[in-house]
Amino acid sequence: MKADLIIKNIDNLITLKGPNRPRVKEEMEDIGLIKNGIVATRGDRIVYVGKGELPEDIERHEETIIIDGKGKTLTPGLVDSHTHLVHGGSREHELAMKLKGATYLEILEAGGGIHNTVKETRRASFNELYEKAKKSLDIMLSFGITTVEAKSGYGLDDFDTEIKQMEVAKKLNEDHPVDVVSTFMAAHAIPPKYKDNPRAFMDLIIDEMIPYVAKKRLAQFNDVFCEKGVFTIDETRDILLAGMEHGLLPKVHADEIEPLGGAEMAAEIGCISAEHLVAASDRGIRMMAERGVIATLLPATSFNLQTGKFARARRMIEEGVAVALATDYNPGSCPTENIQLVMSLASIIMKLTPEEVITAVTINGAAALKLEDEIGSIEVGKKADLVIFDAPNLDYIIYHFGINHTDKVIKAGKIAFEKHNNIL
Ligand code: IZC
Ligand code: ZN
Repeated sequence: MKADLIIKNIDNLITLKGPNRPRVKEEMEDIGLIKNGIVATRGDRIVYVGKGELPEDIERHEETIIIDGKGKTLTPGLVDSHTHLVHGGSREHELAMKLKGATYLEILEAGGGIHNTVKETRRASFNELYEKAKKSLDIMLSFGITTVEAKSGYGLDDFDTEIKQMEVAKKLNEDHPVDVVSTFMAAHAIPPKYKDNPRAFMDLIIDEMIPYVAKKRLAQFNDVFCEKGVFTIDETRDILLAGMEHGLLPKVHADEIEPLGGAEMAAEIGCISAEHLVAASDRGIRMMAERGVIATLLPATSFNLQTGKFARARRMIEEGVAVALATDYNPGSCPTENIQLVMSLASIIMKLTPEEVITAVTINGAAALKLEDEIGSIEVGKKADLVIFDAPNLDYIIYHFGINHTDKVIKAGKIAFEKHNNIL
C-alpha cells in the first residue's frame, strides 16, 4: 500500500489506543504512548501506527508528504464537544458589570446576557453569522481542534433564527476542514413574552420545532439549559424526552450554577452527556457513573464567571464518570476558542493529570458526540485527524500555559494548519 503522508521520528506519539468507548477511572491515564513513533495515512484514514520505521508493505509514492516529528508530540485531533459557535455580536460590556459584582444569572434576569445575543443573532444575516463563526473555526483549528459541536439557542421562540444558526453550522461543516456537529438548543432561555407561561414556549419547542429539526436533520443532539430562572428539572426532562422520540440524542446544561439535580435527571433519562456540573451532588455523580453519562466539564467558563467554583472532576473520575473537556466557546460565559488553555485550567485548577486531560479532549470528547468509532484515537482505520505539537512531551503542553503549541494540524489526511503559514 502507498501512503500519502508519513510522520516519523515522533518523540511522543500519544495514540489513545483502546476501546472505542468513553474511558473511565485509570483508563483515563492510559494514553498509549509510543516513543520514536511513526504514523502513515492514506486518503482520509490512518493506515499505520507504530515505532521506528514503516514495515515494507507501506510504501511512498512520488508525492508522499514526509514530516519529521523530532522534538514533537503528536496527538489525535482535539474534539471540542461543547460550544455555542454560531452567534451574532459580543458581550464585552458584561465584563465591567461582573467586576462590579453582577452575576451571570442577574445579568440574564435583567434581560441581558443570552437575550442580548439573541437580538444580535436575529439581526445578523446568514453570511455575517457564517463569516464570524468561520473566523472562530479557523482559530479553533489553529489550537488543534478538528471536530467541534455547535449549539443553536440564540433564536429561542424565533424559529427562523434557530434554523439560520443550524444552517450556518451545516454549511461550515461542508466548507471548513473542521467537522461541525449540530445541537438544537432553543431551550436556552425563556423568551420575554413567555415569562409567565414557559409551558407555552415548551409546547412550541416540543410540537413544532423538534419534529421539524429532526425531519430536516438540522441537528443530531437536543440540549436544554436546566438552571434556576431558566428551565426546571421537569421542563428539561419533557423537552429532552420529546427530542428522543424524534431521534435527537439528549444533552443537558446541568447544575452549572445552582444544584437543581440536573446530574440525577441526566442519569435517569440516559443523556449522552451532562455539561458544566459545577454544583452536581454526590448522588448525581454516582448516578451518572452507573448510567454511563459523560461529564463534559468547562473550566474556562468557571474561570470567566469569576465565582471561584469549579466542577469536582477528581471526585467524578474516582466514582467512574467519564470526563470530557470542552471550551464552551460563547459570547457570554466563555469567550475563548483556546482549548489548550482549557486543558491547562483543567490540570492546574481541577487537578486532572495531563494524561486524563488529553483523554478528555480526544476519545471522551469524541464519545460525547457519538463519534468514538471514527475519531478520538490514532489507530488504523480511524480518520486521519492529527495534531503535531511543538512540544517535547505532553506535560509541556499543559504546563507552558496560555500560548498555542500547535505546529501542524492534519485533518482527514490533509495539512489544514501550519504554524506561521495558515494554508487553509
Ligand atoms: O450566551 O451565555 N451558559 N448558555 C448557558 C450560555 C452560557 C451561553 C451564553
Ligand atoms: Zn453551553
